[in-house]
Amino acid sequence: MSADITRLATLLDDAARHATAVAQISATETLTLAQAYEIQKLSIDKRLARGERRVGMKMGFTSRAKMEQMGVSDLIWGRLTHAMLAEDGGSISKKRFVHPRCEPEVAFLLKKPLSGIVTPLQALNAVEAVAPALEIIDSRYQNFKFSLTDVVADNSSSSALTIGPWNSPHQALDNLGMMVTVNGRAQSFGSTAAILGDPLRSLVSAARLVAESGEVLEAGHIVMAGGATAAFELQVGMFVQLEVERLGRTSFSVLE
Ligand code: OOG
Ligand code: MG
Repeated sequence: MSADITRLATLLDDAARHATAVAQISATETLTLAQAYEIQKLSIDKRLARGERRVGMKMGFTSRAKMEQMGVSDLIWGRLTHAMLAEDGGSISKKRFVHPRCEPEVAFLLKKPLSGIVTPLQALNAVEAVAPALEIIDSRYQNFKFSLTDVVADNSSSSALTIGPWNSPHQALDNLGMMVTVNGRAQSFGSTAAILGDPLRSLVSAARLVAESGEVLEAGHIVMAGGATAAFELQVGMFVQLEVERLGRTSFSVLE
């Protein structure tokens, strides 16, 4: 059966809007990767039509820990809109999500456009600042299970993020300690080295991947480099904090 791209984009947009899980598309349809990205684009276009603004992109499966946790080993990306930005130190309502999880990342803020095949130095020259970031991922698929094309169509599980203080990117970023605490207790430890050996490599890959879809990373855009550790489930009452060595902290609380 040939996939109905428009219907699938509506299905995933509705699932995200109403926080209701749907069956994996791959259970009934065979999508190509290009079709999956087309569904992602159409579903995000629906958000933009409702007034959301594009603020950047996120990378996925840039660390072995994430690949192993989800059983997907290709780099993927998703589109970020302003409605996904949660206040640093603020609270999020669990009701907005199906089964949210959280993971420690770093975010880049661009000062110049970036697209195509670039060197790490060219990528760095496009960066205004770097910050600690927490990503809240939420698969719209039942049981948080998906294939590569399923997750790509579902905007790579993007749902929310917090960003801490912006720092100069002109420092070694390839082995900064990361610690996540939940209600003051250690939840996970990691290093930015887990992100492709250096999060800057994630930015290099981001530039290549958006170009494959005919897009550009714009000045002012945020790029999330990808989770450095496996993600953990969010529960009501959690106060989640990430501290990244030399970059600072970001946090949020989970309300009902
Ligand atoms: C897919 C998104 C992966 C990351 O940082 O690796 C991702 C998922 O795990 O649901 O955001
Ligand atoms: Mg992530």
